[in-house]
Amino acid sequence: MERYYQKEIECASREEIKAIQDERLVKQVKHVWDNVPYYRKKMEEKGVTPDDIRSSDDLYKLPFLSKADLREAYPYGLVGVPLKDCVRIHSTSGTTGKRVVSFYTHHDIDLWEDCCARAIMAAGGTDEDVCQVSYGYGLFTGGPGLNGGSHKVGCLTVPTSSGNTDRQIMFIMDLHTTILCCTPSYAAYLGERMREMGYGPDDIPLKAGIFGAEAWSEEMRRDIEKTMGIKAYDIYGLTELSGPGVAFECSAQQGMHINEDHFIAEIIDPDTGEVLPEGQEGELVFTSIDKEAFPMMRYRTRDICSLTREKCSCGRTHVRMAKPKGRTDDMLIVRGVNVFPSQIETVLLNHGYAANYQIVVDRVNNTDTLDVQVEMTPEMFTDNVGEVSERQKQLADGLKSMLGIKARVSLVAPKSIARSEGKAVRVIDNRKI
Ligand code: DLL
Repeated sequence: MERYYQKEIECASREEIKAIQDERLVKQVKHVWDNVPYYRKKMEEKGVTPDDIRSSDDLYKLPFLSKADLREAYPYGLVGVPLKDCVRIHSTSGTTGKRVVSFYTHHDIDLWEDCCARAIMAAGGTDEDVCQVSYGYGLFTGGPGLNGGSHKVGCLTVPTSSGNTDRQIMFIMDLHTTILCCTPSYAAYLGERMREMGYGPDDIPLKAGIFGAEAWSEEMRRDIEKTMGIKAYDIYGLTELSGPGVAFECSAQQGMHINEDHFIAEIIDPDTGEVLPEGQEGELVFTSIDKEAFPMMRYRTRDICSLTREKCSCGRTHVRMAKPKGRTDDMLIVRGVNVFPSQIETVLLNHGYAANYQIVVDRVNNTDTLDVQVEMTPEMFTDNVGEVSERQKQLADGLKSMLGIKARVSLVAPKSIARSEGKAVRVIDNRKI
């Protein structure tokens, strides 16, 4: 049975959704014009005033916001309310440049937690569930967001945060945790550790996982589901817009429903900024329509995916986004060819490897090199050189046919690549150094 947290809005007709978006967008634009001088200046430069925005059909007239704008306006330049009305900040985990800091009023946190509650109920959560939140707590939005959603649903919330893997497993087993929230790479690690401890899928009380914050492949989903005996749901979000819960998967698992009463999504051509028709792949752009502290107008996420409004069997009517393939800034250009880490992951998992790998790109004698280091699973581990080199060759052939370019494959011993407790670092690009 499909469960909803706010059925009326999650299953509203397209006309109702459009009416909500039209009304809220007009209000949000006025709010920004009146209270965010940084964005008002951008609008003035483009010759747009709030009078030009009469409905969501006028969205295309507004200027984009980018990460560069957020850096320029750091820390307070995009805040839309007096600081006395802000009750919290969160910040991105970005390693380069200034971090993004986003602000929240009570209202903003309330709506954000509603979004997370929708995601938990879409994964089958109820007040009978024990929900372990193993995303990081702190500046990262993952822990606090899912924690708030779990409270709203009424789950018994276990705020373990990330890390301390054996203790995580102890709580899962002792408290009979039924829903696990963490990054997919950490879920894979938890699964691996549980298997080592002798727990099979039937011993593990979990029934669902809510995994996001990084790109992960369908193959990885199947792997995690098998190891833990659960159904694994994807969840998407970003700090700039609130955090997790901007979009979430339902039982159909055919893309993630974007909470359209809070965000309007567009797909644009990342090179020209032109809005692309439904179904076409491009860069995802979001406009918040009911945020107070940190309204985002046409924010360019750099995430690459497509949208569909086709009817979904779960009954929800909100537009769905495909699993993001990666980010425009994650995309590697190797010898002129576009390579996404997710394509490499797909090949590895299809060849029976787990998602323990690292991609190293370098430039030697003016030519790009692509090295893929992959762990052998304990079952396939051998020191028979012939066998290892045969496996390496098979994998290199698989990568060549997926990517169109040659990669050097090195098979390494099980457990030799560092595990991640949050977002996994898959790529080392030495060319940038
Ligand atoms: O990762 C928020 C979040 C927490 C989402 C927990 C889901 C679960 P940031 O740290 O600001 O926020 O990173 C946002 O992470 O633009 C995407 O590139 C990536 N991302 C987030 N969710 C997914 C997903 C959180 N399900 C950036 N699939 C985004 C692929 C994702 N990429």
